[in-house]
Amino acid sequence: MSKEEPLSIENLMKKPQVQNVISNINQELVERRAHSPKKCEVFSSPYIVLQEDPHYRFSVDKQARQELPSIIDNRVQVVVGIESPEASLKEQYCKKRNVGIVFSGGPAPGGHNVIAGIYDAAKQANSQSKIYGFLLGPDGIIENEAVELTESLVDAYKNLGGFSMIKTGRTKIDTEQKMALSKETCKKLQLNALVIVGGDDSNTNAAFLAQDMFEDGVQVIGVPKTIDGDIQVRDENGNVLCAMSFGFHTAARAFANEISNLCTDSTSDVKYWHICKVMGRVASHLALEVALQTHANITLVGEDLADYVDQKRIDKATQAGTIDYTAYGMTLRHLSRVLCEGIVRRAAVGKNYGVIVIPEGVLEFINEIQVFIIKLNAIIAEYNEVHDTDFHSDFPLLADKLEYLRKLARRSREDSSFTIWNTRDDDLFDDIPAFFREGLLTERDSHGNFQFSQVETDKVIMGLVKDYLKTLKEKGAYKIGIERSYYRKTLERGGLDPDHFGPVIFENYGDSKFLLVRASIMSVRRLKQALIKGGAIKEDEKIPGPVEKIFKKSVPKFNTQVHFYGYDGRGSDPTKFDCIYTYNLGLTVFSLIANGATGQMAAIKNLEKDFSMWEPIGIPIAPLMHLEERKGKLALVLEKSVVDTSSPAFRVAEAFRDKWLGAVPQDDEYRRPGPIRFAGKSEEDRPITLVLNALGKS
Ligand code: FBP
Repeated sequence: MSKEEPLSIENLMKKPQVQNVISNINQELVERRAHSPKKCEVFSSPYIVLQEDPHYRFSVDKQARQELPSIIDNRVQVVVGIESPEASLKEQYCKKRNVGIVFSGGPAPGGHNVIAGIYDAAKQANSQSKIYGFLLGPDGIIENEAVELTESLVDAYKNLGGFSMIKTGRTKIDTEQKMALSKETCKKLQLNALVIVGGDDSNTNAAFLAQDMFEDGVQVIGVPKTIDGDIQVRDENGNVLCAMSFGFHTAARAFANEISNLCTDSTSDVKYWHICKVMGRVASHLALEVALQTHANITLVGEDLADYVDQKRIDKATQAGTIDYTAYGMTLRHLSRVLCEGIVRRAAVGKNYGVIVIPEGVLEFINEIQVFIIKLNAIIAEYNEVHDTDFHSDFPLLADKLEYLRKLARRSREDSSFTIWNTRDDDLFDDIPAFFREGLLTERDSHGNFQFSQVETDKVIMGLVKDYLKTLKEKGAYKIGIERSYYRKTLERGGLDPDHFGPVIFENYGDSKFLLVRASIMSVRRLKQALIKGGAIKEDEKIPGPVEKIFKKSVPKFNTQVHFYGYDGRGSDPTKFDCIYTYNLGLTVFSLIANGATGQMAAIKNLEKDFSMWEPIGIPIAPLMHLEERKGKLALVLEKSVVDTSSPAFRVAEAFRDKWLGAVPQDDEYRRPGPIRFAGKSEEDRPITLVLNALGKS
């Protein structure tokens, strides 16, 4: 057969099939865009009204009442459909409106559907209404950079991930000047309403904008967005109003799929511990959900570590008649011990591999680190406030920053009223590895938050783990268990009697399935000594090959592969849950706007239940605010919801902790959530955390 000549690139490019397979409009994209998310029953009504629900109560902060007087008495509003409202209501509902939308903070899958929901509802009420998208986040409002959204633009991004349509940014509208410019923009565009799609800080910002724009008649509505899942709203009696921010489900599913693949890889080539850091700036919701979805061997939950009490230390202190305050909360050292214990236990049953999930924000829950973060936040914020330039431009190098801290420490020696950074802080800080010190001194975000994603949390923790495993190995406490049948086969193949050597080499030769080399046998030299002492060989004899082979197999190497799951999940195309959730959030936003609400956050109640029970509502933002330290000062903010360690979801994960560690001779019980699917029904249809929390209610 004659050899076929390859086509020239010009001719290859002309082939329609080539154009077809490399087209960016692929089948998956076409199907996603064509999908119309289901609407909650109430939105099938031609008109929507709001009904105040007086059952929900909030304990209002005094400061919030003072700073947000116009919106502090807002109540929970339930979205209700009606067929034929009074003429005045109809007119109000259908009037021509200009609405501006902005994405604020990190991307979260589903944002484009919020826009689609608002767009569809607004145009249905009045086709003359205009919807503007502010570009690049709140900067777009300040600088009046906006695009008028069209049907084709909205459709092009429907059901797609990211915030690519109008982009996002982290600027906060937090000065009089920025506020004045924002008001100016609203005036120029004749906006009736401004929609802020953001996290806790952005919804906080939404409340202040609602207050400031109240007199101008510009309504401000927030939308709970963040993959971190830390916007969860309950009233003072614990009634859940918003169980989860949008984007969480998709990100968790994306991470879980990847991590589940690593579980499979890990049990296949049996040589790596995969260390997976997952996003979540503070709260560990994502890590917990990943644990429930994958059954990874070890998952840290920051909130759980913060609750840790070292009973041994307390007992010791009690005996000595003292109090040991360091017994409360986990230290980095102790955390590394906990991880090592799991690693050593798995190794003992022959599994010197596995998967560890570490939440990005875990260090926030480690006492000693949290103290540094708070102190450094305050120092940097104060410096920036006092100086014309900023801390990071004035001290670009780590050495300069450390010198500045040293200067503060010296000052504390001379002035006892100066307590923010003393010599003890300086000494303790010096003990931390340089890369981590640099991490702790990184630039804060515009809200003054510490940027955990910039710090190699896993490196800090795994560095300590590696050190301690080395110590354990030297002590003979970290060993790989040898399967009895393998041991017997290896020795018999070499013409040796396993029962002659077994009791000498192993500490558990009795009836264990996995045999552990005695702790005192840490080297080939020690092995020989033990064999001679135990009468297995004579002094002038060499160690038999198969025996040496078995010994070498028992000596562990701790090999790790480090992965970071964050930005990839934020950019994922949304799950069906997030597509429907966000589209209905958009419809809810418009219902709130059309009924004159302001200072409210759109939400869907009963997310954990069947779709038929989803209930669109408006949650008042101002009564949720409380005082918290920001940029070194107390400020009114929306509270972040961290993992509740008494919640059913956490308790279930805790109950399975040992099982998922898998320190038993049987196979690991990993779970395969699979990739994000857009069709079909499965357990992964909604966050498992939500389902368990709902099931756990008596
Ligand atoms: P939001 O709270 O704004 O939604 O962002 C959350 C997050 O995705 C965190 O999980 C992560 O720590 C952070 O953003 C990363 O921020 P950046 O995009 O600035 O690197």
